[in-house]
Amino acid sequence: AATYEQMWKDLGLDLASHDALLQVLGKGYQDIFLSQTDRPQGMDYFNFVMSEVHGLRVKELVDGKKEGHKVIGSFCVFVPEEIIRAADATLVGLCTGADFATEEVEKLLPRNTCSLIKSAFGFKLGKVCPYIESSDMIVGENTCDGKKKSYEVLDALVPNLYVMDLPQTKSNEGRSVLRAEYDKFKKTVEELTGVTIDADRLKKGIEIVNNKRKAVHRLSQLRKADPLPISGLDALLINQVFFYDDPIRFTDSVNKLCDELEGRIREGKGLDKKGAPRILLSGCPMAVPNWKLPWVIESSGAVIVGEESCVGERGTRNQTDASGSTVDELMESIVDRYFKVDCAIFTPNSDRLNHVKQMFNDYKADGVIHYGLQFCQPYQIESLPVEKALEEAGIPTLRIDTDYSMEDVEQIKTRVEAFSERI
Ligand code: BJ8
Repeated sequence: AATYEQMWKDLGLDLASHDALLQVLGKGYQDIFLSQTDRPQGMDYFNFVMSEVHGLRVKELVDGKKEGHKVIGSFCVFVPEEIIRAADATLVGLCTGADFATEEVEKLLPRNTCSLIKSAFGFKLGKVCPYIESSDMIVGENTCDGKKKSYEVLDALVPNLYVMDLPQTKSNEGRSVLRAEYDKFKKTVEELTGVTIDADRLKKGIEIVNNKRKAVHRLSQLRKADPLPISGLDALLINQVFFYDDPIRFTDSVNKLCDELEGRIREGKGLDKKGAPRILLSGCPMAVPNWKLPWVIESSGAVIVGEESCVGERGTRNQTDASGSTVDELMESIVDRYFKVDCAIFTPNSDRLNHVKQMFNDYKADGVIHYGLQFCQPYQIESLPVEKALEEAGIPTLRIDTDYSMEDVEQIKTRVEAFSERI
């Protein structure tokens, strides 16, 4: 840590609070991840990434900035990474999964705001997030009311907030809004970086991001196997690291891990949890270090086989067609790709339900656990019809509404255990 102290100071972090945060994070990682048995060797890379999450990776970004590479922070998978890559800039995810500086946050936002939004504010106000502090531009998106209204407040706290509008329906008009917004965004990225994004650059950006998505998709496919070759916690971690790591190195590391897992599957090896109920998680995204629910599920004897989530398949399953030869054609492909993301802010949103059913079958799941963050209207409201439709289709479903606190761990455990017995 001493190696990075000056860098953290220069970024304006509060060193004492930041130290305390790293300690809690390290301890949580030790207890939840390193204590698992039968972990594939390929997870060593991700252990390393996590041990350096505020160190080496941030140093790479800071060094890159000195060479003129901009850093762009975002809170949503609707921010098109292809465009950012095309301008030699780096996208980092800024959502966080832990409460911080809650008292300060609640002076700016109502108490009944979802934890995901509150924690992003907490990390900013508490000066503990090197990613937010390294960002040359932060992109907000008009998705749920909580996010879009809180960006009006965030604007006063960060130097360069850019807000992108998003459609709410999958109509032709909605698609036009997305295209217009992505064109505007491309122009803004060009202005920020001084790079003109031509077709070659855009193609290259698309390829880098496609490769990253292909690698995590390959990993997902391997989770169809029984016994499971990798725990749900480890798979989630990889989906979380997706948002921070260097994309090319990440892609290589995931592919290497997949080679190893394929070997495991060939030998019939895997987690020593034969007959454990296979759970599909669906709902709100889980940002680092939000590991509570998966940890409760997997430490109570069940296994997680997939995530219908933006930190998971909702965010990564679709590729962008790179075959176009003009900027216009490639921009159209980017819009096509993102327009398929079935976030609950869209209405109606039947594609998401179909996707949950499809994942349930593909991953040979025994039940679905729907994860809703308290005060998240889009996902909490959608969870009721989703539960009803799944149960009607004979898919056992459990709805868990929770937040980032640890107060309800025992209660969740009891409900998950009862659910595991039912399925
Ligand atoms: S595309 S899921 S990343 S908006 S949990 S802040 S919805 S109140 S995160 Fe999301 Fe983009 Fe959609 Fe995905 Fe609001 Fe709900 Fe909080 Fe949420």
